[in-house]
Amino acid sequence: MKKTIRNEKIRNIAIIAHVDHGKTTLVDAMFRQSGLFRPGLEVDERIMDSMDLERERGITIAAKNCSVQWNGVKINIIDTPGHADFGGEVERALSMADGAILLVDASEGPLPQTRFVLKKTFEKGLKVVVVINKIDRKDARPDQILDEIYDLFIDLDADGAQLDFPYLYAIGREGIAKKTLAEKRDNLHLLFETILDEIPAPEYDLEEPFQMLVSDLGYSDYLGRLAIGRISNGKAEFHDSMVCINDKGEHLPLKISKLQVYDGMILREVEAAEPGDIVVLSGIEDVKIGDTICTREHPKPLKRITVDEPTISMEFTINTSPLSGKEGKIVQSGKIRERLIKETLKNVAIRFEQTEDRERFIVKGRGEFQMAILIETMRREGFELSVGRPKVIYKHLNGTILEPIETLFVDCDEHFLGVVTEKLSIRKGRLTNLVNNQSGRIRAEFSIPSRALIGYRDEFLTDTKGTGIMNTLFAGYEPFRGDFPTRFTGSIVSDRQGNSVAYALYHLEPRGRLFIVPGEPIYAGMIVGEHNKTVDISANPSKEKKLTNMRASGKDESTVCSPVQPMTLERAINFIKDDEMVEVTPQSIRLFKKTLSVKKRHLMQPSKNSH
Ligand SMILES: Nc1nc2c(ncn2[C@@H]2O[C@H](COP(=O)(O)OP(=O)(O)OP(=O)(O)O)[C@@H](O)[C@H]2O)c(=O)[nH]1
Ligand SMILES: [Mg+2]
Repeated sequence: MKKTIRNEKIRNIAIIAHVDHGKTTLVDAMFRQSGLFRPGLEVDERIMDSMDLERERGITIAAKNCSVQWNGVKINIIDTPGHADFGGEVERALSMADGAILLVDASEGPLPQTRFVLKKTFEKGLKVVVVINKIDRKDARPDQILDEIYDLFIDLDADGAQLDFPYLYAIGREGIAKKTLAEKRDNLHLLFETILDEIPAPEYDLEEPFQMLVSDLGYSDYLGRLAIGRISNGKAEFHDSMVCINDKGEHLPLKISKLQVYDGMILREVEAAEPGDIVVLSGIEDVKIGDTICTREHPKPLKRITVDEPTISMEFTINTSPLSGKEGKIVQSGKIRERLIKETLKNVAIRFEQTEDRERFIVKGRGEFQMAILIETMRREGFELSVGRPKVIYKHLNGTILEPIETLFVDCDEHFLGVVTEKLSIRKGRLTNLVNNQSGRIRAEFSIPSRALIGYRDEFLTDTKGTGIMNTLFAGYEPFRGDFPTRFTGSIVSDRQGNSVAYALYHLEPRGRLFIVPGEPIYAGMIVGEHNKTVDISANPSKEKKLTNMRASGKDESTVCSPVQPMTLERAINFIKDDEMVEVTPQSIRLFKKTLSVKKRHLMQPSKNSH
């Protein structure tokens, strides 16, 4: 017989929101006010954004656990990323939570990722506490935003109980939460109390033995693989013998060699852990996210974590450029393969496929930004590799090709609507909604193929003079809408190996936008710039001025090149066409044609944007 009770000493919450709505900053304030840091201690901002790339970019990439204590209750917190490409992290995080804090920016209101994360919490049946954050913003409109949140709940088919959601107003950065806008408060006590009152304590069955779903993996040099998850039932003790049930239904024996729980930002070793707590358990190497760890006597698997399918795929190969092996420490296909497989273990939204060619791999994920972060991480670890253009993943149903479609939300000055609409309609986008609230800015919604948006963001920012805001939400698969060019310009391609010189680059400048500066190594097939016209052109960027033309010594003023915008990884992968690749090394990002020789390229048909 089921005998369920709740562990009132614990709460498990995920903090969810659209990107930048202030999740990680709120966690800082919760740390400070729960007495985690001694008064006066200088602490970095956004302390949970501990990865180098997170700090540099000011965004959260991976969901992370921590905990605070409030009135004798331990609140396990999972800070999640708000960027759509890392949506898989939110789905994983929610598998450890009993409720969610939904942050909504008091000026921006609910945005596409707010909808995505809220939908996921509803699917899991989790209780939601709404926090209207950043009410200190000059353009804050908290009352309107509250209405918009109600509308979103209704839109997502919230039932009566869900519609009666508790809500607070907050200035996360100053650590303030209050019930009404008028009241004066200078702390987050109300938030802590609301969490304790509204988020249900974890429920478990007294009769059931130990059971835990693995929601995250870690690694320690001393302990090896770490399995992280919330204990669904039962107790775990140091040295207990358990089994891990994997996706094939196999029972792999394990003995708990260490048991740790989150204590603030750090892990603390414990002898035993209680049902409902989130633990970090070591003692098994061969464990995957979604596996169940349970007792040998009563092995019962829990439902595996399901996440949305990937929509983007990208080719990863060894670096095949003539300059390969000069800048990176790790260049072998075996090592790249190993690294990519390791990524799939930690990152539930990433898939790996080996192709027939031993040196070519397909990596699938949620978006090109997620791919760029993975590649950037690898290059910092010393890898050298080449990657192709991100492609959307098509599906076939009864002879029809289906493609991923996004809802694109555009917020821009009404003067720019014309150019934006025109660009999007060339890319098979359809305007589905338009709101003009006479403020000079409009909000438009488009239904558009995902493939149309690869590389579009830059163009959108240029077209709206940097003032437009665009957000996307995956809408589902629909019949293929037909071909359109992915880029309306060609490439300027070097026809030989050497070093670029100012004289040659100066004379190439009128042809387009250059990617390189004088003195850079070049090779035949390397793309040195974007051509103004649709076709590719060959050029010799190492061409010197003939000595006979040199009249007097001294600097030739006419060969001072214009500044070049440094090529970033994101720009590169968004720029290339199907017959082009990006060479990535710890020091350089270069673009090249898959077929390096100009003669061979001419023999081949001009490549079409295939699917
Ligand atoms: N005005 C104002 N700004 C805030 C507040 N809280 C956070 N911010 C700012 O909002 C920006 C984003 O904050 P983060 O805490 O990184 O947001 P996030 O939701 O964790 O972002 P992602 O994890 O990348 O989705 C930062 O520049 C913060 O300083 C607030 O209460 N008021
Ligand atoms: Mg964050």
